[in-house]
Amino acid sequence: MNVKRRKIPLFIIATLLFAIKTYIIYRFMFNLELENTMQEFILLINPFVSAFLIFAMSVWFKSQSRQMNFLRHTALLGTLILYSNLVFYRANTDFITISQMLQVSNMGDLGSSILTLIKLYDVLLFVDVATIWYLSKKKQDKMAVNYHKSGKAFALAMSLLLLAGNFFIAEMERPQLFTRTFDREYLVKNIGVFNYHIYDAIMQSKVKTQRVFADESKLSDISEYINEIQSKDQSDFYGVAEGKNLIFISVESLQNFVINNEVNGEEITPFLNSLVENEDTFYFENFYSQVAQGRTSDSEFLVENSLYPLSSGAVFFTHGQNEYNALPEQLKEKGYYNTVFHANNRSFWNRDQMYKSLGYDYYYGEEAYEVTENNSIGWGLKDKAFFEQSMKYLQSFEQPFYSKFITLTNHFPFNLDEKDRTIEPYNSNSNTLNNYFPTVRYTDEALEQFFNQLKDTGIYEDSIIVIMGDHFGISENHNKSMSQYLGKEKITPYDQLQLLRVPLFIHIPGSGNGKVMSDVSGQIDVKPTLLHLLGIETENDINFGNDLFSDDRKGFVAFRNGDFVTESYVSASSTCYNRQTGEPVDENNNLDVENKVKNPCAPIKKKVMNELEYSDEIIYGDLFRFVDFSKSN
Ligand code: GP9
Ligand code: MN
Repeated sequence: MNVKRRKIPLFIIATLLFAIKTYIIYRFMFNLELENTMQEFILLINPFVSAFLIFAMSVWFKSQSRQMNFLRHTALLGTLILYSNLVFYRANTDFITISQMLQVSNMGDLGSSILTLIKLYDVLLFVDVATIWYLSKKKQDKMAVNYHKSGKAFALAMSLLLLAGNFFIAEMERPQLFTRTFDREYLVKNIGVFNYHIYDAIMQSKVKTQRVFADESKLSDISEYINEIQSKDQSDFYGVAEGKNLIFISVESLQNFVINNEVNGEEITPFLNSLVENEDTFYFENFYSQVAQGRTSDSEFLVENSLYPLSSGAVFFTHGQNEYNALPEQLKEKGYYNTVFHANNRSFWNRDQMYKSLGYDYYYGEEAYEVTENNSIGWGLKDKAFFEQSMKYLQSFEQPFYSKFITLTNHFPFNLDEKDRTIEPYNSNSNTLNNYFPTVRYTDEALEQFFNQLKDTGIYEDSIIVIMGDHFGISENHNKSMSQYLGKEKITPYDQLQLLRVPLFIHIPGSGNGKVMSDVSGQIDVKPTLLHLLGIETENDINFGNDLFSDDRKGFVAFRNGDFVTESYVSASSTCYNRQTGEPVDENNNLDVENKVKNPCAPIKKKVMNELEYSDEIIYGDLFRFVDFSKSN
């Protein structure tokens, strides 16, 4: 390289100054949760990587003055971007998205409070810009560089290498960081604010393009199909809970195999088991979770909309700005006040934005709770404290209300304090499975306590209470231990699919005719079922579910990967199983010998794929913006 010794190029100085400042902002001004030294390390390197990447571009300018011009303006622009994020963060504990920037109304919200968000010492954040500005003007000769092609190429190669290194470590620390995209905080922590903005811009433009090219005429096909699959008859339970509050509890990682089961000779879920027997409870024992990568958020999406989540990424994240005709929106029209309770970051799964789109009035996130070292573990507030602290809010609501509670304690890796443990772990090679049982029991106790509090405050009688597992907690990685626990030789794809069952309880105080419901059903069915119980018509809604109390149902539960379950068959990993026996239908000619049906899964598979495609078209095209649901509801 043709650089004289005494020169320290300005782009290097700018990189260092800007990176140090960025790091200080990340570390001390944003409230980023750092769980281990690896995360500390990533947070330290990514400001340097990004700064080098941007400032090193200056070497491509031939003229010295242009080079200097680029450096000072880039420093200023970069600082303004950082600073706007900081101000926005102070108000929302979240990072700006491109779509928010385009939404003037959002910024208006910020406008009124902006003065309280700006601090005097913020001036210090511009000191490096001033320094770079000064040097670029006064010391231009000394600080500009004039590299040969090879020098330029080296700077570029270096930038890309650093970036690749950063992404690689980030992906190692958070597998599927880019495909699952669960949280802006994770992205910023791992790749920095600037790369996050670029990522967000690419994602947004993809979403926007699909939206622009959406074909409105598809809606008529879709509506026709919906008419075909919707239950035509009115069930005996239509309107039995009219005007009641709806309390919905989404239980983290609660699978169905623990219900009425034991570990080390002890009942795992005594409270939920008592609900199965309870005369006011409908317990759905063949109810499937249909989530994909978006996990809890996908289960929420299914429940609120009766649409399918996307096959990759989290729809909460990618399509949080779409038009929906969600459960809360429909309840709002009947005078319900809608809230969510979940003691986690507001930005996780993009909930803060998505809940607005779904029609929630308020989201009680982490900051609504008093979280101490004593009352938290793993992901945060323990379930017992969570329900207890939520009661005061619940009691303050005007009725009727819809409140959704999302628990946390029973989350992978199932940590629990010794003092909260009332049953012993299982004994297998998988600590995950072993520890699952005591945390499930803890949550079972938390649910019982919540029921008692609802009774004590009198809310119970005026409400229906729904308890649903969100998705599996024990992944296939633990199949060996799982087969040991279940007493099976091995877990086949058929068993794997059966393990997607999560419990669903619908508890209607005073109804007296509860029972165990055995037909196959899924999260897609929850919305029409609940609306009908509350006496709300869904005839003009566009959803892919069925009322689980109706006899007229489409007869299959579809999974995102095209697998499905019907009363007679299970299609898993491209194999068609007889659902009763769990055996593949004859492998050679794919003939269900018993029922004399040839290739029985094929026609259902076609319907499943068609339905998934319709649902995707609605989401990608944001097609509900063309439908006036208010007229029809
Ligand atoms: C996060 C909690 C857990 O807020 O809902 O999410 P999960 O990892 O289960 O999707
Ligand atoms: Mn979950």
